[in-house]
Amino acid sequence: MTKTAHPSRSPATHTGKGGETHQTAGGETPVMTTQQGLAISDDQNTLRVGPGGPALLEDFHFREKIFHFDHERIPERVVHARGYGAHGYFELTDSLADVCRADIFGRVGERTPAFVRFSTVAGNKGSADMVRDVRGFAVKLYTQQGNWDLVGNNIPVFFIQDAIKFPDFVHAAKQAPDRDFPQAQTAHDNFWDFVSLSPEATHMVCWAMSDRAIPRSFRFMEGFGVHTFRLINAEGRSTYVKFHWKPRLGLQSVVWNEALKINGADPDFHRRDLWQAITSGNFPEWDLGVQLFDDEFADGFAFDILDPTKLIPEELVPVRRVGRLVLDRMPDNFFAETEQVAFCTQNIIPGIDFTNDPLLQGRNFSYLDTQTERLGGPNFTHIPINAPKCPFHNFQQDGHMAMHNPRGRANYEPNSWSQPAGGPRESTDGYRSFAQEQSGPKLRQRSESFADHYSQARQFFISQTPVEQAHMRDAFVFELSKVETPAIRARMVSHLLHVDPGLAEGVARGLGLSPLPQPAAAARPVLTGLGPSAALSILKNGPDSFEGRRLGIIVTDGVDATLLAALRKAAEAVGATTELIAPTVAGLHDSAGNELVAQQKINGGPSVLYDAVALLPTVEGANLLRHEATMRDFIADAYAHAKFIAHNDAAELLLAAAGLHPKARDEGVIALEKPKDAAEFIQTCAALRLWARETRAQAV
Ligand code: HDD
Repeated sequence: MTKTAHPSRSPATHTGKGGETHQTAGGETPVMTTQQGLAISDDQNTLRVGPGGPALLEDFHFREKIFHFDHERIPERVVHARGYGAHGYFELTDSLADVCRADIFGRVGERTPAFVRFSTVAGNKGSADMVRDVRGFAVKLYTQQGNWDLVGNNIPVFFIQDAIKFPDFVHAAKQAPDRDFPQAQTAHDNFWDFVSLSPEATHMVCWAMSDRAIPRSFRFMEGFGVHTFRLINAEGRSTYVKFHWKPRLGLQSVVWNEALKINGADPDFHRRDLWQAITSGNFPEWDLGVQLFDDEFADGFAFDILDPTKLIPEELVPVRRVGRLVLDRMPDNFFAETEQVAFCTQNIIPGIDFTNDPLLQGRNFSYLDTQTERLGGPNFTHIPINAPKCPFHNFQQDGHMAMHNPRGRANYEPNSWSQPAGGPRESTDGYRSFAQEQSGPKLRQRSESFADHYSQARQFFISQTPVEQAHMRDAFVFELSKVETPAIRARMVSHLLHVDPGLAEGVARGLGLSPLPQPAAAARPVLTGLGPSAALSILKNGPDSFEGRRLGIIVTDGVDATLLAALRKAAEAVGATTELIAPTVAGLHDSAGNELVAQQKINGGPSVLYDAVALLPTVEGANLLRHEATMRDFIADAYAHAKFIAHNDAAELLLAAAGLHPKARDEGVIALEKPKDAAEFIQTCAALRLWARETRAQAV
């Protein structure tokens, strides 16, 4: 764009750089212009013939504004439509140079810019965050050798073994085509019909029915590259690798009843959580872990390492932590970055290579293809969020919205004009595929080595704590109760009989299904010798502090200033945050006369939004609040969801109103008698939940 002088405008609005028109320079307010740079005198009224006359076609400003608005939407992703991203960096802490020649793994301490997008899979772009679903964990690393995308999930296995089944799987999981519901959930006939007809899905279905599918925060979930990839070192030697992201703050999920309520109270729960953490300087962090193994291990392993419905237990191949991923900046603009970012499994760098996993090979086609459709043409790599941050050069040209085009005469190679700079690199730093020997007949045939569909599902189940196993059983019962066709429910239970008879019987009981169906035909006997793996449980991998968690404090006008200050101080000391919930958000003071601002009015801040709660009303406040239904729900839910509850004397009225008379309470309901009790309470909260309460309730 040409720079034009205009006395009434700030120079910053004339730079011609995309995305800067909303900015001001030196505090000046920029003048609004059309897309052509013409200053606008009136943006509120169309051009008409007299005040009551018809609008004029001549009104180019009106037409340009409406035209652009009409074209604001692009197609949403066919899966993973709802997502939220953030910028950050990867820092290497342990060199992998012995096994990998990738630059990013060579120099300890070096930082590589990263962009991460978390997502749900089934729901549309506007669906709620806390649905039961797999979460996408897609990482773009802008390395000095090109972009490397690790497009993973928060679950280490997948539903299907061959990419050709992906459209069927996704069709079955999303809304039924005739009625266009249900939205963002798998609790319907089509999904359970498909997975119960696809025994290979059983392992992943068990993960999806576990609490992994309702994470408390993106910050508290693991990520997995899922497939086996290859690392290639400087000598060309290949080592197999599985990638893991381990959250520094430990794993945590919510309970299902809580999830249902969070979706109503705050459909943006996960987005808001990430936004609040990053904008307040509490940058989430994950360790990058690698499981490295060779052909000898692969040959001796009970499953095929190319089968994406299987994982490698960490007890067999330990996870080596080699770096950290830190997210420290939110995008300036959601659309420009989070919506337009294009991840692609085929974006790899020298030192990393694919394997013959048939799911991975199919993905390598799908991502580029879908992005051409979604982002409107082949030049989406020119969008800043997708462009590499290292130098790049080729002779690809033209097409819609081409921003980078070859300069000069040479737009082909070899040529006599731009050599030696313009051709491919034959030296060692160019990308070369691992030269694996291949031979065999062309067939459409699933490998025999992919035929065991139940052994690892069983191993996953027995690795869970009793609380987690009960959650899985309840999730199966919930979902299958929404299935209208009895034969589908029974078919699913016929698979669960191979996973664990107790699980199958519990689910059948919950469904009122009797007698039990026959076990499904199994191609291979279940390997009952696979022992539990602690790494597969969330509760065995929780945090040992309340750091990063949120305490909700009920206050009323005149709240005890010393106790409130002690509670907030104790929470902050361990890196937790607090929110005040009150009858009104403003107009409050503590007992010392300090003005307080509450973050939530009582009916907008239910306890499901918090990891633990404290009740600090005054006697007058408690008398008022005990008549409030949302106050009673606040306490009853916190108790039912096994949360720790602290309270002062005046809160006795509220606890009683919620049915929690002294005899009905347990050790998780804690009286704060003096300010020093606050620190002890926060320490107790490190356990996150009093699971014994849930177990007792289940016994009843
Ligand atoms: Fe996929 C998006 C993860 C199998 C086809 N996938 C997508 C995203 C994630 C994953 C995290 C969102 C990326 C973003 O935030 O923009 N997908 C996975 C994992 C898989 C998997 C971990 C199995 C291990 N996917 C898979 C298969 C196919 C696809 C087998 C097709 C054959 N996935 C797509 C897609 C999407 C996508 C249609 C939709 C939007 C996009 O790619 O850019 O191409």
